[in-house]
Amino acid sequence: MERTFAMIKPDGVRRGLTPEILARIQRKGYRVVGLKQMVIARETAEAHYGEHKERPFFGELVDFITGGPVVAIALEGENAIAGWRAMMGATNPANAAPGSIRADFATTTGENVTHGSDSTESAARELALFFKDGELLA
Ligand code: 3AN
Repeated sequence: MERTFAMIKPDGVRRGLTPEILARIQRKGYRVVGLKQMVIARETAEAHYGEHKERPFFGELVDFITGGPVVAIALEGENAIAGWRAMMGATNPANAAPGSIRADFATTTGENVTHGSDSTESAARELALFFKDGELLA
């Protein structure tokens, strides 16, 4: 069993995609072990996207991700890290596999509806950043 951090970004929440995305997660068979709607503090966003600090789009990315409520989700399941990324599709929606969330619901790399941890290390770091002890189901 593996745990991963998934997020519905502000564009997805604003567009009312939360139920659709949670339904896809349920149909897939992942267990939701943590779930909350929240506005991300700037320092949390900067820590979350720390690996992109030197990229030209960093400021824009932090403004976007803190610009409205997100839904933070902790998922559990076999191969959940890679599996959730497959459900999301490629970062650039133009390259996302047909039927993936980004292929179905997004047109731009900057606003691509969802996030998912890309490794075991990122998953542990991001789950700890977004959920306190006791907020996740055992
Ligand atoms: P992913 O979200 O698929 O893991 P990353 O980690 O490469 O992709 O990028 C994190 C986020 O940064 C993306 N979801 C996207 O919102 C933003 N981003 C990445 N590359 C670009 C880019 N070239 N221009 C604008 N935003 C970008």
